[in-house]
Amino acid sequence: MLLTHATLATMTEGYGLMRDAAVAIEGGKIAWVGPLADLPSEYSRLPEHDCQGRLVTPGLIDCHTHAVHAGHRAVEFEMRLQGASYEDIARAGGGILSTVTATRAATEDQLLSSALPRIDQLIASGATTIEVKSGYGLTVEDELKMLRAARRIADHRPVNVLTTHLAAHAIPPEYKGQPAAYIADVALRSLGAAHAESLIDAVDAFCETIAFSTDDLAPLFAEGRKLGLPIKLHAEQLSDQEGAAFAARHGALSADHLEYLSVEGIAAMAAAGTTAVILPGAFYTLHETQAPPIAALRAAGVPMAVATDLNPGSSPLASLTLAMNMACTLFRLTPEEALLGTTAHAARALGLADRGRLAPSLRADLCIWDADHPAELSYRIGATPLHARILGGRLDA
Ligand code: DI6
Ligand code: FE
Repeated sequence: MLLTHATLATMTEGYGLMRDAAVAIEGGKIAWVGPLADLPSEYSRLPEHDCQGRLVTPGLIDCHTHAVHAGHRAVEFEMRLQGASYEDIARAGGGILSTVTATRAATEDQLLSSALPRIDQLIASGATTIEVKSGYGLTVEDELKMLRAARRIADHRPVNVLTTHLAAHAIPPEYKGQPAAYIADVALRSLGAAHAESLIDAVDAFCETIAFSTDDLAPLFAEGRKLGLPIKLHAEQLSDQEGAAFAARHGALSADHLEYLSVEGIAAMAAAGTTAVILPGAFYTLHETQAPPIAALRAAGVPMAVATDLNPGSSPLASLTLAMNMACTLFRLTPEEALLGTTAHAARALGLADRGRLAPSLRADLCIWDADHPAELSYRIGATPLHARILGGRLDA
């Protein structure tokens, strides 16, 4: 396929804006990118798709979701509006654990079919790659069930899916007060089993007073690294637990949330090349008032990704473009940083070097937008100006 008359945001250096440009696609990959006037004649034989000036970007990447889960938590939304905090609800046995009860009761097929409408919403906002975490099973079998359901999404929808092991998400009632035993019996065993079944691409955990300490998580991350899995961490979301520095010491791909990140945490992330995943949907939903230290992350050169954190408790947000809008308005990311956050930097947060920019040899995952400037994607509130997606070189209009 040959895209012509496109306004490209290649995301190779900032926006990498190019007007009246062309993209040649062959064998599911980008073969050539440049001004239409310079198109090598060998590509002019490809079937042409005239973009009529529309904006073309890399396909968007949602690098942090909990899209597979059962039930919803609208009642907790009501409780928070009456004054209860997220931690109060979690300590009273609600929160993540209420989704655990529903997820344990669901079959793998039910988990898959309830996830698909959420995946459709992410796709409608431009997603071509979506990361999905486990973490609502909290038994070996229920974690594996979630991961199998997540892996099957790509058989039913035109999207790339990466899966992350998150058994260390909460301590289930049967292990109350025994985090070390839970990590040994459930987190480590499900990690080994999921890896043996090729069900996971990374290992993640929730480091927080209501979840796990860095000491609890050390054996899990040591084992993850032994298996060759990249590390990610929900860090400093509600308080500073020095999780980001701990993740950085394990060479983490990303540390996510980061509202309470310290200067030491920023320095550790910068030194380790760990990406900061910014999740404005959770900040917004929880009425958080402390924003992540965006200016300091920027000054330290830490790449920032932006994701939905799509989950039933703290972020029932199923639009990447709305996440970008929120990152700009709530955290003052520039629209350029927000788009880097859902393209090049999101790819980095997942350890993927083959996507996230428009350049030769990368995967041909692209979005064509009814827009003429990339800032429009962040500027509109809740709009999805998506015109068409191209996934692995195939047009999905
Ligand atoms: N932080 C989050 O924002 C999600 N998980 C986490 O560790 C929330 C999960 C939930 O409330 O269901
Ligand atoms: Fe999360």
